[in-house]
Amino acid sequence: MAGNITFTMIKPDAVEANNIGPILAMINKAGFRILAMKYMRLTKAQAGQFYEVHKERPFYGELTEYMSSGPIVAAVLVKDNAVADYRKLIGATDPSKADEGTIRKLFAKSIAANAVHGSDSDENANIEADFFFSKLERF
Ligand code: IDP
Ligand code: MG
Repeated sequence: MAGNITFTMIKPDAVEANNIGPILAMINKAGFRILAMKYMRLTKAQAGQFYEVHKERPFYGELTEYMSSGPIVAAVLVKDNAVADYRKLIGATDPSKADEGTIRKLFAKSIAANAVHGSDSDENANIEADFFFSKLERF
């Protein structure tokens, strides 16, 4: 398996807006291979566990409420330099600051409902991928 992994979620706002297809197309066009993928809904407790690092941030309650408000697509992506290249493809956390042509610029509704998640380091990419997927679910 060539390349590094990153972990992404297509968040409830983008699923609700029927943007799963366009976002996956951008991911594939940018050269990422899909190693694992599932369509599911997180409980508030599971969202809280996933975003545990943000527990002390003022937006933690809003974030976990939002991330459990509807279904998401979770996926592990493979590419050389996956973490940094995917952060570049998705754009800044706040869509009003995201570069033109990025996923968040095109599809995000707000700083909270910002269309997609992307891992911020190789270490967290592995932790996040392991949170969602077993070895049997990776191809
Ligand atoms: P990132 O997703 O670009 O890595 P983080 O700072 O890790 O951004 O924040 C995690 C998620 O928390 C964001 O993607 C967004 O959904 C939400 N978030 C970040 N900052 C705010 C905020 O100021 N208000 C509401 N939600 C926020
Ligand atoms: Mg982050």
